[in-house]
Amino acid sequence: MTVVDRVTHPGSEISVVTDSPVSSLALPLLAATRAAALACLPWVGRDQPKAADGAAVAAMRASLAQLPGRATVVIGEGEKDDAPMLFAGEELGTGDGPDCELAVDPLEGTRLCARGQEGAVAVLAAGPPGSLWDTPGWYMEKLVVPAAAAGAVAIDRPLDQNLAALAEALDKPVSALLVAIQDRPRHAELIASVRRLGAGVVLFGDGDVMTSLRVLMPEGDLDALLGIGGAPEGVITACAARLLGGGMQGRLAPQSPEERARLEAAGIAVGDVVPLSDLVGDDDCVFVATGVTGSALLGRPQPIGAAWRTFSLVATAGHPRLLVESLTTAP
Ligand code: VTB
Repeated sequence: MTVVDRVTHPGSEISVVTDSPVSSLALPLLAATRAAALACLPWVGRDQPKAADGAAVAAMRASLAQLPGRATVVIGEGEKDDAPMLFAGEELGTGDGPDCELAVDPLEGTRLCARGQEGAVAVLAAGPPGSLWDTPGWYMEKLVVPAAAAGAVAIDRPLDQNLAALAEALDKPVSALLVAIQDRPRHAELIASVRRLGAGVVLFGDGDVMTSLRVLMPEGDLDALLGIGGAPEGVITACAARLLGGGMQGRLAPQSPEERARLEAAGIAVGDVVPLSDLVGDDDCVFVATGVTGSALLGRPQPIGAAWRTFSLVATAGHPRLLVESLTTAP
């Protein structure tokens, strides 16, 4: 397989030559999301979410087997949805290189892929051993804000105070704020409250990692993400937040008696605020996402003759927002 990486972001270089062990794995990690994204393509719009997920998982697993290091999966998305997944504790890589741990979501936005809708991506986060928040929780309440508001808000403060502080930090009135909230019945009250306080709500169906990037990227069009989504997606998002300098806090939010019992059995307190520094505890981390069905940030893979052009975001401490176009051809 021949791969040509072309960086499209101005002023950045694909060279990730670095002394930081995990960051040095950025390109092989990119190969894994790219492989997962391409494996999903036959399943876009086929209404077979598990088949799409399964293809993404198999391709990511095969690619990560070649990782020049030793990776341990600490968060494999899919458990709450009983979907195919890479398992927590699974070890991958050649063993010849740095140790790292991974939070993976080979197909984030499975439903979007099945329905042929924009926003599905293959995504993962990596950090040094012990750095990624390892939780048996399935759901997490999240607060994500751009860098300019990172210290101004807190998940355990009343909504009106947070929106006022966010507006002040972003130097705009509350009425100009756009808050992303996942379109779920569990958020009915939150959505109504945000609107009552004067801010706009941008509802999204699935994909809170990519929606969070619209908050975190400097050119993003959203001011905050609030509400309860997947805990694995929360840890992956936190990696992007840490690298992009954004603000994020989480709080476990079990959505069923079964999930609550799981947490109780593990002796985990539900109401505790989890700061960004606990979600991802090291700067030497990597966030990689490759577009599957396309979005404003990451286009869908395009066929170029027998090859595929893919669009990815690679974030490391040295290059926090590298947009990478890759051309992948069969030998
Ligand atoms: C979110 C979203 C995902 O799960 O985390 C969500 O980012 C939360 O769960 O794309 P529910 O769908 O059960 O509300 C996804 O929608 C799917 O993993």
